Amino acid sequence: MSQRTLVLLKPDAVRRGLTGEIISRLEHKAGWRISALELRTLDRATLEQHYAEHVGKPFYEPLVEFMASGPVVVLIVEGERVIEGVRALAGPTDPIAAAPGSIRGDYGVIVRENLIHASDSEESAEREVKIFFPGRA
Ligand code: IDP
Ligand code: MG
Repeated sequence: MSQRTLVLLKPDAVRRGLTGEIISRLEHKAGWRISALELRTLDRATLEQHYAEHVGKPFYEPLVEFMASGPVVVLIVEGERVIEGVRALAGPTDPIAAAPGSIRGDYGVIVRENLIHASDSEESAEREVKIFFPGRA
């Protein structure tokens, strides 16, 4: 089943020069393709929409601040089971718990600065694509 997903390479990934490495992992999965890719500094309004489900949680404010702290790379990736697939490549939220071989497991240490966001369902993907690329149907 072909899908699309919204991916953010977070400010830590950009600052540390890891975007090429991460994008290359996405590109190397057979049949997946990048249909949008942009370096962008996110404003608070966009982040509040994107992370609306986390409002009120203790990590919310520092998360929004971190995500606005420098440019991110925003991508749409399309292909077979790409939503589940990018989540699997990323690994679980806590990089220490993430298996070696996953992006978070290979490069992350602290939970907030876990390098990558990827939509967690078809509904999230459609909602998030609209936030970051309002022109896309
Ligand atoms: P996900 O990115 O794996 O889907 P979510 O639970 O949706 O994880 O949380 C969104 C983001 O908020 C995480 O990727 C991480 O950057 C940050 N975050 C989540 N839980 C914590 C926490 O307990 N402490 C600090 N930051 C957190
Ligand atoms: Mg999430």
